[in-house]
Amino acid sequence: MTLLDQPAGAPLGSVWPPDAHGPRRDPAPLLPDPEPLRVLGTSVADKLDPELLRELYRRLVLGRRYNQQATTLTKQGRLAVYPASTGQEACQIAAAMVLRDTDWLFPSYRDTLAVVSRGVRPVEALTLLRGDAHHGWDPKAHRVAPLSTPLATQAPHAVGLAHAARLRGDDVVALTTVGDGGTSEGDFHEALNFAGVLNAPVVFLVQNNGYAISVPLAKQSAAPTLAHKAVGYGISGRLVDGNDAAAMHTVLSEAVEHARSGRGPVLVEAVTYRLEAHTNADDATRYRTPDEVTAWQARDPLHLLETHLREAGLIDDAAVAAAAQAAEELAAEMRAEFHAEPELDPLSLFEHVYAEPTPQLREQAAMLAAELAAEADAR
Ligand SMILES: Cc1ncc(C[n+]2csc(CCOP(=O)(O)OP(=O)(O)O)c2C)c(N)n1
Repeated sequence: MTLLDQPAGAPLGSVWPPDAHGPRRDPAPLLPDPEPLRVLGTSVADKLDPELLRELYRRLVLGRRYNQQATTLTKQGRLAVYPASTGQEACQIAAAMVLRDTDWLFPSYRDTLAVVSRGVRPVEALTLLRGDAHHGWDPKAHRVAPLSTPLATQAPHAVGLAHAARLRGDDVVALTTVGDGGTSEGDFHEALNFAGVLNAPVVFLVQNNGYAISVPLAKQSAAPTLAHKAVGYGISGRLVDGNDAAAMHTVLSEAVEHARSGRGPVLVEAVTYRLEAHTNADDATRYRTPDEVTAWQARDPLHLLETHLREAGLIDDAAVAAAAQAAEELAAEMRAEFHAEPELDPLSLFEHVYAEPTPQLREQAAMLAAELAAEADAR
């Protein structure tokens, strides 16, 4: 009989596990919910604060209009690229709402709505995607890290900051957002590993929108769910309906509270769908069927919440019109700010690349400075 043929649980002798290899943990409490948790349409929704649900609705309406306006700005050449979070607004809004001012958000390129929901002006949140500057807001003032374009690199940053804050005795939770594709990256695994070992106050929000550009999840991962990835690192996993704003708020609030109270990190997988293409540079009809998109449109987060609020008598036509009016005001503000020509210093592109600029960067900056000076002289 080879070792592999041994029945599971065969005794390995009294030396197993040796002390240095312990402690061993029962994985059961870490296992995610068997099905994505839903609140809307269940009795739990009736117990939630109606004002919270109305606030979620107002923010979802703003978020949808924000996505539409940013997409339009790409067509007008005012934004170079926009990865829309249309259909994922419940994830974005809830992620921002559950954090305190003293907490930190570590977003990816798709998460500018969460950034705006945290109080950053749209024109600043979208600076990188405009294509003419590295970054647009003061990370420390808003406690929002810059957008990460390299997948999952924001995750170890979040763990590092959360761990450092705990060492200093600061009350800080870091929440980082990652796509389903990003969960295959080494950075994601390293972040989970360190978060588990250090018991860092971090929440990992995985927005599983089904695709990494054109790669469907089935070709990306063989995990039972992405939330199960938590368990191997000694972290709690949660599985939630990412289009149910009430469920998102409930689960993320619990996760943040879990991390804040020192009970350890949490990985939340939100099952959602990107209703638009990956970005304005992508044609999603090449890899998704119209039927699939139609099925998800029926589970639009905005539609689900509005239906619930109307059926429960918590909003009326006037409240819906007021939310729409506020969204139009946001869109008008975005148009005004983006149609104004930005004042840019091309040399700023060389700043903040490294703490100490390399000789090559210095040389390139000097070349550009000389070109700009020659241009100014010629005028
Ligand atoms: C390290 C790295 N590898 C590859 C890419 C190219 N890339 C950009 S977006 C993307 C797909 C990401 O999908 P997912 O993580 O599911 O996030 P989503 O775009 O759906 O929000 C890839 C592979 C990248 N940005 N970074």
